Amino acid sequence: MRKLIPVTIAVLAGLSAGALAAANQEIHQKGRVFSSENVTLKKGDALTFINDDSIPHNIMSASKGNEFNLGSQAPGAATDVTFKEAGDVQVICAIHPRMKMMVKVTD
Ligand SMILES: [Cu+2]
Repeated sequence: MRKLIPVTIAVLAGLSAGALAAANQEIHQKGRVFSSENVTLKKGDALTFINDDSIPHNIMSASKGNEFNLGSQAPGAATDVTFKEAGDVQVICAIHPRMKMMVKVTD
């Protein structure tokens, strides 16, 4: 039993460090537009996409190395996307063709 205490402290310290590191930039979708058209982040970082509309969106990218497709994202939902490769990533909504943004991923 006594050995559990240091382990518990280590786990709690790890969690708080993780929570600090997880302060992702947020992209909101409201009025069928993205809240930012251009975002820069580092390889391995994540963006949090939040749907503030009352309709679903379908965020996706076909940019090489960073392809993803969130499918139908319900109103109120928040989804993290991690960008794995450096480069320019065109992000679109598959439902609303005018919704576009660019994510610049640096090394
Ligand atoms: Cu949309």
